[in-house]
Amino acid sequence: MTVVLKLGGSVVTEKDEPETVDDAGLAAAADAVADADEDLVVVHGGGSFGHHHAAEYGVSTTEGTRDVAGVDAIHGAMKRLNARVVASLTDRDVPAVPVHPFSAGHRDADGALSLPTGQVETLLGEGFVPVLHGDLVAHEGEGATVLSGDELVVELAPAVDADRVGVCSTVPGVLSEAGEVIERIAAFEDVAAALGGSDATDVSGGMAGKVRALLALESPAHVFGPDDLPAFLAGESPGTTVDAE
Ligand code: IP8
Repeated sequence: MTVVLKLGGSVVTEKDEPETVDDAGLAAAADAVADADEDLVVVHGGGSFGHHHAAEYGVSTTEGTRDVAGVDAIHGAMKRLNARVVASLTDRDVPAVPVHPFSAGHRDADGALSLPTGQVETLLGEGFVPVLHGDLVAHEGEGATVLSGDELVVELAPAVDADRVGVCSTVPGVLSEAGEVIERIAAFEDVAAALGGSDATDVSGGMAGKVRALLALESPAHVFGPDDLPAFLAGESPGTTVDAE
C-alpha cells in the first residue's frame, strides 16, 4: 500500500511562536509513522516556520516576491523545519529523506503548477520515505509564490499511484455546521453550506478548497486529527472520508 500523508503545520509546530517546533506533536507523529508498514510519502505544512515569514513578506500562493531576503527567510525556514521532521523520523529508524520543492517546481503565468515527481517515485521505489514540505516555487510574472502542502498532496497522490491519502490537522475531520465530524463526503454540494462557499479554487484556501481538491483525486482521502494518525496508518478510516466514488 502506498500512502501520501500530510502533516499539517499546526500538528508539528507551535503555530503562534515563530519557528518553534511542537516537540510533543512531532514526536507523536513520528512515532506513528515509525510504526507504519506502508510505503509512505510525507508532506508537512509550514506552521510557524513558513507562514510567519510569508506573512512578513506579503507572499501567498498568488502574490509573489522578488526579494531574495524574503525567499531566503521563507524557504530557509521551511528547510529548517523539514530538517527537524526528517531528523525525528530518522531517529526512529524511518528511512526519511528531504525533498525541497523550490528546487524542482514552477508555476506558469496563469498560476498552474508543474512539479516533477520522478525523484519522489524513484526514492519511494528504492525504499526511502520522501519528506516534502510546503515551500516557495518559481512563478512566472510573480517572482516566487507559496506552494502549499495541500497542493503537493494533490500532485503526488496520482504520481505515486497512492492507495490512500491522509490529511492530519488539528481538527478531528471536516466539521458540519453543528460542529460534528462529517463521516463521508462524496460530492462538494453535500457540504458546500457547512464549508462556507463553493468557489474556493485555491487549495490553501481553507477546508472548502481542501475538500474540493481531495474529491478530485482517484484515491480516497481521510481528514483527521493527530490522535487518529495511528488508526489511519493502520488502515482504518478515522475522521472524514473524502471519496467521490
Ligand atoms: O502550511 C505553506 O504550506 P502549508 C508553506 O501546507 C509556506 O499551506 C512556505 C508558508
